Amino acid sequence: MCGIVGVVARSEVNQAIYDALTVLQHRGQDAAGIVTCDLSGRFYMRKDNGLVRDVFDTQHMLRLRGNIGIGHVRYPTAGSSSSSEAQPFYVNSPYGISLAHNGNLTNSADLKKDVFRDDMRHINTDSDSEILLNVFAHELQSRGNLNLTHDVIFEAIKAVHKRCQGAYAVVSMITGFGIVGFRDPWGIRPLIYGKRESENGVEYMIASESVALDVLGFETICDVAPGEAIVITADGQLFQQQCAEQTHYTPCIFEHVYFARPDSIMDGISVYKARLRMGEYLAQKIIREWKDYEIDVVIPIPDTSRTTALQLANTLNIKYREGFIKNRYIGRTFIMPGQKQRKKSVKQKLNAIELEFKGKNVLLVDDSIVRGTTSKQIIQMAREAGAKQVYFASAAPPVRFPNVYGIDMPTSDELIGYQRDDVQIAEAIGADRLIYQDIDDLIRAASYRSNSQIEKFDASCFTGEYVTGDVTPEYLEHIQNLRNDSAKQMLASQAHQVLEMHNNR
Ligand code: PIN
Repeated sequence: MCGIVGVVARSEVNQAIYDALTVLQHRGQDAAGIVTCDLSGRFYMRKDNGLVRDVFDTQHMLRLRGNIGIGHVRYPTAGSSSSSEAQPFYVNSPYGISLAHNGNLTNSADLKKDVFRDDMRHINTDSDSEILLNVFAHELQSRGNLNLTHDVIFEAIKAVHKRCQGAYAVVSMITGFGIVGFRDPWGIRPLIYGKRESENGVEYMIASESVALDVLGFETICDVAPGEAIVITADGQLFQQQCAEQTHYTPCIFEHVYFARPDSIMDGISVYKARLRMGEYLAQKIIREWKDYEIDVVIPIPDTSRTTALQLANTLNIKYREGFIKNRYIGRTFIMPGQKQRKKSVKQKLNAIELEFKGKNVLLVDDSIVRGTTSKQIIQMAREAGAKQVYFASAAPPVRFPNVYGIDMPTSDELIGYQRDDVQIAEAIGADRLIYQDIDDLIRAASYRSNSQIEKFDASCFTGEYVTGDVTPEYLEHIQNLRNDSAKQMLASQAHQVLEMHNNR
């Protein structure tokens, strides 16, 4: 998962993009980057691994000159940890285009071949964002001339939709011309735009989440519709066009479960309200199915599940207590020569307040159970803190299938929900009782009285139904191998680092 932003301002844009990236930091903490361009037609780029506050210092910010720009924060995915894969990416021909992307292309292997064989373009990383950029660049090159117009850009994006499959929300900057935002024809990954008045005229922002607009004083205009493209020129003219022949409105439900900030409105749905309703429906399920329940206290596993847990407790009329305290300042893990990398225990992140657990039947609430590894450790912590019975509630149904649309999920066999029923999962994580949200209730929680244009949600990691229809068992096997291979590569490179440290002693 990643966060993207693009701004056309009436004065220096660097601070606005930096601030927006810090607001979107929850969408990716692995790498960050900004590209800007000034009136002379030069572009300036800074990107590296790390949090936004660590990647940019005053010198970098001073160099990011100009009134238009785009930015990106990247979520760590296996194999994408090198700084050369930090975004935005750039190609100099045609026009000088940079691009940042949230999502995952499901036909990237074929595209990579086509881009080389047919378009004679070289791809230098394993990132599908670089492929997407080169497809876009090629389509612009084959129609453009020295007088670039928004119509030519829309035509190029139409061709991109025909060639690219999967999930993509994109911001791109065409040096000296303006910025572009577009969303795949399924609208899987979010994208929204807005405007604000400045002393010198109207300014525009395109971003992954409305909270970035909100915090920076932009008023929302609209979500970018599936397949739609927005072009904003450097002098502040906005154009929009539907660029896909066929569209479906099928946004990713996992944004509501976990990824998005609760103060975002996504495709017309308040993430906060969706999470409140998840709590309400989960409580109703407990009333229905656990007739004899004796719960003394409801305790959220911070942070995401707080909203759900609060409403769950209210509906059950049971006390809500903050029994776990999260350390907000986790440091780096230094691997010293001769030491093995030791896995950070959950206790370094989360600590229990004993008096909330001692002698009580506690219901722990989390947003989801993915691998089950932290759930297991947290349940153990609750027992060590003296809980009598430890029950566990998940605001989402069991995660049973890999995500192919840009959420970094483990492969099937690493998912605790894979080929296990609820009783087996409860046993595996050590819970006395476990309850999952039903899929229908999750969907009802997100779509209740909201956007009627939404046909359905992509809920593939719960149902195994992939909305784009092109995800075959062979593709799933292919990504499973890729993820395993890149995980192996990552281990190999860590081992190499330790070896180097030894040799340098
Ligand atoms: C954590 C959100 N949430 C917690 C992410 C853990 C699954 N995990 C998904 C639960 S926070 S596990 O609120 O953003 O801090 O099932 O893989 O162990």
